[in-house]
Amino acid sequence: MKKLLLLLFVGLAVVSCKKDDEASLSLDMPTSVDASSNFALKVELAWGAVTNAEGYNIYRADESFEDPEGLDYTLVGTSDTNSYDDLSVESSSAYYYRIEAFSGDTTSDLSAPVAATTITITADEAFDVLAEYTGGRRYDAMSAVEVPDIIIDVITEQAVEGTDLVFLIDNTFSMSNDIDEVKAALTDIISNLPANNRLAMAVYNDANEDPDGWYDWFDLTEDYSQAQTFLDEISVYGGGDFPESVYDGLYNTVDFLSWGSDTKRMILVIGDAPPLEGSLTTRTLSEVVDICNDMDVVANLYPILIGG
Ligand SMILES: [Ca+2]
Ligand SMILES: [Ca+2]
Repeated sequence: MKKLLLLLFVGLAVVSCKKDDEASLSLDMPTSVDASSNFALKVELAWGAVTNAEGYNIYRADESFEDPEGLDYTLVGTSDTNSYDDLSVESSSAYYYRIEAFSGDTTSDLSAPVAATTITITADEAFDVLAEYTGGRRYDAMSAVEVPDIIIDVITEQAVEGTDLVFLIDNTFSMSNDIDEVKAALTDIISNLPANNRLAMAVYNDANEDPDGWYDWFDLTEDYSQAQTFLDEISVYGGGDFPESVYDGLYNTVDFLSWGSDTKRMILVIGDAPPLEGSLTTRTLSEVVDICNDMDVVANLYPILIGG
């Protein structure tokens, strides 16, 4: 009987210890959540750090409603720190966010819903964000006349020996006043590019206007004459509405090419229009950023915006 009581006590002690551990792991609900409303293609979130949190889950409701507590929230990302940039939003939209702290299997209550909105998309912001989140840099050309100098700057500043270099060009009709300058610049650059690099080229149009022919490319090669042949055959056409298939064109370019450089992988995007979004694009901004960053060596984007 004494033994049984002792076992019972030990058992109780274990149970109460376990309870204490669980209690000590309780996490406060995140507070002071701040959500941006001044970008088109992202929402920047920040909140007060929660003691003992290992990380945070970011939940979003894709609608605006008078009772945000009653909306359906889905997980859009996690963060190790008390901030997060959500790139999986669309321009001109309204959202609600709630943040949850976690540590192991323990989670906090969801923070109170916080509203965020996005503004109208511009090529300006899109080219900026594409460069920023892929470790590249964005360049501006007031007109196509400036493009040759800019391309030489990009290559001089960024390329190293053994670079994989890709020119990705918008070939929609709005580029018609710029394409001759761009082609002349690239012809010049191709003929002066040092050996021991690999070069590829691709064009994108509007996949909704021309589902079969909107994208064309050839693979990375040390034989620069292939780039020249491809370049000579580029002609501008179509495009329909102002935005073009920037995301789909970029995604294909990262996905299709036989990247091999261990030192530098560069895509120079030359365009004048913002990306298509929503149902008009297959790939999203966050998918483009993810595939660039998932490459064995990151594929850096260097967007050159003409007439921005
Ligand atoms: Ca266009
Ligand atoms: Ca278009």
